[in-house]
Amino acid sequence: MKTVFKLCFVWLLATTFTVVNSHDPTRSTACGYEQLLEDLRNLLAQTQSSAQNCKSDQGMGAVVAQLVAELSSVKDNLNVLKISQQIVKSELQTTKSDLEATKSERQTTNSELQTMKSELQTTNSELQIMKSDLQTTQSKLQTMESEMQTTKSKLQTMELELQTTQSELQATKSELQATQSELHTTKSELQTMESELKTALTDLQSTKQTDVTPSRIKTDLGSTFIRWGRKSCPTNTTLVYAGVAGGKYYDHKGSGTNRLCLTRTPQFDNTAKPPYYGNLYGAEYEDIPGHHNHDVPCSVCLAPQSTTIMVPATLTCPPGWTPHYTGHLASEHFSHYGGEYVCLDGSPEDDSSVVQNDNGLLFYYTVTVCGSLPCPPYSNDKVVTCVVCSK
Ligand SMILES: [Ca+2]
Repeated sequence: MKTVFKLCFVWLLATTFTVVNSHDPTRSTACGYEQLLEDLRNLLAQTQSSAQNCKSDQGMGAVVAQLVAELSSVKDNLNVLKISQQIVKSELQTTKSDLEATKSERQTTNSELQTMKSELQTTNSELQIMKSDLQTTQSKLQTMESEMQTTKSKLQTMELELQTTQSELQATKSELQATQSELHTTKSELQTMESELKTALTDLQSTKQTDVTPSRIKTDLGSTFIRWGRKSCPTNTTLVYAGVAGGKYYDHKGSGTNRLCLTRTPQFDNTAKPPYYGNLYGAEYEDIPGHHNHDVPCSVCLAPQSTTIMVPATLTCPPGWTPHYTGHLASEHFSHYGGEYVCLDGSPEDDSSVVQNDNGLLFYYTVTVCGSLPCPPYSNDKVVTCVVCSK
């Protein structure tokens, strides 16, 4: 019987310690502890019941009493644990409350962070705008600087021009003064000349009645004419020079229109050819029978008579005039550009035997056309004649 009681006691202790040790107050709930107490009470009741069953055994009373005392001690320990659990629970509440407070603070901080973020974005946006404005302003400044440079350059140019103009004005003023001075001199000279002329006129008037007679007028200077188409001069005239005919190109509008008797010994100076100029060509007979495309000679002749004329459309000089040569009135082709009418000798010579169609100034016969030309005495389609006379 004693052995059975001992076994019961050992089981009770083992169970009690197992229950107590398996409990962690920091992890349990309020419900867990109450359940434990309940379990212990039940266990105590069972133990007391088991003790009653074992009462008949002598000496067991003291053992049971000791066991109950130990159980009571365990109960006290459990109460201490319960208090600890309450403290822990309270601390947990505090911690929970702190956590909530922290959460709330975190939310507040979050909200403030959001606000700050929003403000930062606004500031960023404003910074962007300011940056853009700054760039625009910088660009404008550069443009203004460039314009200032241009204006400065223009001002310098204008200043230079002004200086030049000032200088030119000074020069012009100086020239004007010089011209004024020359005018004064000229005026003075003119006055002197006028005075001298008056004196000369007075002298002439005083000698007119006695000294001037027709026999004193010099008439031996003679006059000149050109003999076109010949290398020599007519009888009773003097050759001034023999030359070759020349002038403008027949199909050119410009250059000179008169015909020239050119020297055969030309001389030139060093004048450079300018950009614009007229031309001088040689001359050819054109459709003159027996002389077509030959070059035309000419001679400048001095007649003893004081004046010389060419009379077209006749072979006879006016009464009292001396004839030098007769021939045909030469001109340019009617469809060409203008040329001069001259008297081509009736028996023309070729300048040389060389025939080369170079054209240039051309000598055509001239043919009558009735209409404004009076017919009679003129007739249509006649080669016009001519005569050169002096008196
Ligand atoms: Ca020709």
